[in-house]
Amino acid sequence: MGEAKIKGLVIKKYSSFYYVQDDKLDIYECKLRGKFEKQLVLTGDKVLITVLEENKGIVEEVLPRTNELYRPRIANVTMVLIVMANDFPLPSLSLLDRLLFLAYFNDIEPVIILNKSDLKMSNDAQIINDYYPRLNIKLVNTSTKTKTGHKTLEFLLADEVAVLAGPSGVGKSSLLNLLISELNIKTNEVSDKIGRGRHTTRHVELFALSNGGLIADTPGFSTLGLPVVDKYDLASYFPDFAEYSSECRFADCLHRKEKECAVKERVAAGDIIPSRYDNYLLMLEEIIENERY
Ligand SMILES: Nc1nc2c(ncn2[C@@H]2O[C@H](COP(=O)(O)OP(=O)(O)O)[C@@H](O)[C@H]2O)c(=O)[nH]1
Ligand SMILES: [Mg+2]
Ligand SMILES: [Zn+2]
Repeated sequence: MGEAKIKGLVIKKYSSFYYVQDDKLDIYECKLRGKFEKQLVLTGDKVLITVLEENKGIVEEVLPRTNELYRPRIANVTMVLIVMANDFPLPSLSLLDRLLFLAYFNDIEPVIILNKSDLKMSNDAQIINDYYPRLNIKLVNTSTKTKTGHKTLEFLLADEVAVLAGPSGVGKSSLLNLLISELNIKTNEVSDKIGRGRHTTRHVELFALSNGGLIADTPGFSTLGLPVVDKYDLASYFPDFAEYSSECRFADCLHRKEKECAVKERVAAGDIIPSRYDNYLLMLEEIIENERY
């Protein structure tokens, strides 16, 4: 007679243990069935486990992944929180556009967070605040100082597997601390039991919010090399360009030096902000350069 298998998600790896959370937010401390190579099971993996006794189990099977990030090493990410500050440091529009591209390329929903809303918006923060929501990108203004906006953020995280991204100093760690101070008690108990901070090999850990959302404890996309992408496809990951590119005169328009380019016309008309276009051109050059090798 086979034991019942249940489905869960790996929220943490620690030495040869895998902590698997089921949909009731119960956590099982699991070993792998012998046939698995350790490194083939990632944080974020959806797995089937056999429950042995209370809160212990064996990982039997890894279910297919929707995606896989390398830094941090994590599977099945559904959301990336791109954090910029109103000021101190000034937001980076080029990093923002790059992270947005990477999110769309990996089929991950981007959410922009403008943190430090207690400070006056810099010009570039104002541009972000005004322009990107027009592309149907969710944007949340937060302050970890005055504790505002994090409830909205938490709401958006329901049932998502999220990573934070963005430059240093914008408040990613502060936001994480604010979000997980409302952590589900069970996760805290498991964390205490296995002695967080004592281990030498550092694995990414997903923190569970009470609404089923999970958030990684280390920033994502820390390597910013562009993936292999066809130069003709780049604009399709810029929703504001994709909208107009069918109106370009040439079907294979790269929106660079071509005549009668609808994208360039939209830039000239002010419908697409110049920084977006400049950042597109920089990424295009990089892709063309990469194609040579
Ligand atoms: N004024 C203000 N400062 C903040 C806010 N959030 C974080 N900080 C400060 O910004 C600095 C960097 O924060 P940290 O969370 O370490 O940023 P990280 O490098 O992105 O993880 C720290 O000095 C924080 O106290 C905020 O909402 N408002
Ligand atoms: Mg940090
Ligand atoms: Zn064009």
